[in-house]
Amino acid sequence: MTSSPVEKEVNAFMKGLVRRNPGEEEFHQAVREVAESLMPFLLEHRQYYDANILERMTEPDRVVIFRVCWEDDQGCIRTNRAWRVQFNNSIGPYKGGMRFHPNVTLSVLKFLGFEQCFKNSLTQLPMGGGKGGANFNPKGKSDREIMRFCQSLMIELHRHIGEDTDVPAGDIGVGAREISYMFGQYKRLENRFVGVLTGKGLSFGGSLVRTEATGYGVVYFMQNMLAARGEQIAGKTAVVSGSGNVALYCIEKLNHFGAKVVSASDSGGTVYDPGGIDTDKLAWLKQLKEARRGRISEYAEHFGVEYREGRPPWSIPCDLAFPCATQNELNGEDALALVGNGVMAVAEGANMPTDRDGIHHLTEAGVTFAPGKATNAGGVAVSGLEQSQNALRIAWSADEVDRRLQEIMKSIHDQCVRFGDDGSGRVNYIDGANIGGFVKVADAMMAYGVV
Ligand code: NDP
Ligand code: 2IT
Repeated sequence: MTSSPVEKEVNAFMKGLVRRNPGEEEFHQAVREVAESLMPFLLEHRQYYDANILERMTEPDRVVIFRVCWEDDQGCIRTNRAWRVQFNNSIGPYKGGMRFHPNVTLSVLKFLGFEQCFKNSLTQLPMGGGKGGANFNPKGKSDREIMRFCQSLMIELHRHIGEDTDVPAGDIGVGAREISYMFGQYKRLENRFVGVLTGKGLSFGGSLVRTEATGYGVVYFMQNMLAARGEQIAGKTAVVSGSGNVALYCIEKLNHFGAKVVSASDSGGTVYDPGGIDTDKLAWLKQLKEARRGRISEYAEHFGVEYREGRPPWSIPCDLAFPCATQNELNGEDALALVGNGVMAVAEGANMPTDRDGIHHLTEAGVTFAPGKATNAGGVAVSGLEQSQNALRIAWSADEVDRRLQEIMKSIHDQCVRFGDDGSGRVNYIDGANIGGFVKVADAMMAYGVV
């Protein structure tokens, strides 16, 4: 098969990237998706191509790798590895979450940090891209063990971050509890009370609506996508994966908008509730997941609904699908099942949850598909608003923050339409998000000269 000039350029670019970053599969996957979107644009706008901007953007500014030793409740000394990938600060201080999960590797954090640069740019707020985390498994650990781990991690991390340098937040395995322990330790070490982390508690500088922001934002984005097709969320059946921070508030906002959500999941399996996870059931589910840190199988037992052990929710019939758990959780087979059941639109709550085959099958079938760097940007957007409130030493009302969140999600949608309209009347949200996110960062780098 002969390849087009664009494909040749992408393949040559990817060959170099893979050679420079051997074995980093998630990072290769994230960069390839961006390179495929950008290459036609770069070839048309030669100033970026000639300046090798994409190659420069795929090399992180720096990566900090460090040991975290801590003592468990039995008195055993445990060792984990932690990272902070400071990817690109061209348009603002590094900004992005910390992930605690046993499958965290440098490749995973580089893919997340790379995507974060585009996502943060799309919010139009002054935030660069970064990501961090540790190969630490919070499951089954006591609160005191989590505290000791977070404090030990911050003993090293504090010298690399700051409110104008790098501002971490939460991600998988890092929520309000972990942010509180890390913020408390930073404050002790630096003797400064500043907005160095976001997702803080409301009594010490947190923003209203940050907890809800990612999940709500995904639904606001879906609302915009459907409106562009003359459709609406009310009356639709939705399938959601995950049952963590993003999934729970995605379900909540879908309920507000009159959809019926028939699934939730965790790494153990999926619950299928054909009657819908209504407000009362969601309150129970939040208690299970946020307070008791229990398993989703308990929902099935409690409400007498089906539990599909070890399986994702994608074979459940739905109009709208929201993958909100983790990367590569929706593959080609899953996409075909969704298409077979007549899915209309997919919005990613997680980062890169749909693999390459999955995206191919969904888009081939004409399903409206939007990538996480656009759809889940509401979380980091409200983190940006938390930084603004901290800097101003004020606190906005929930209505004010929610209004700004809705405006930002609409503006991200507008950028996707502007850069992703392929002339056929359909919007390619992947191209739109990648090109829209790229331009601002690239223009800043060009202005700085050879950097
Ligand atoms: P949480 O830790 O709150 O929840 C994660 C959920 O995903 C849990 O239900 C978890 O199940 C499930 N999950 C995690 N890893 C796996 C796995 N390997 N296989 C199957 N299920 C898994 O994380 P968040 O809700 O914060 O994050 C979810 C996704 O959203 C991530 O991709 C994250 O990067 C992305 N995101 C988060 C933002 C935020 O503000 N928090 C912002 C933007 C994106 P279990 O408990 O069994 O592990
Ligand atoms: O992936 C993400 O955008 C996040 N985990 C949120 C980052 C942030 O700084 O709020």
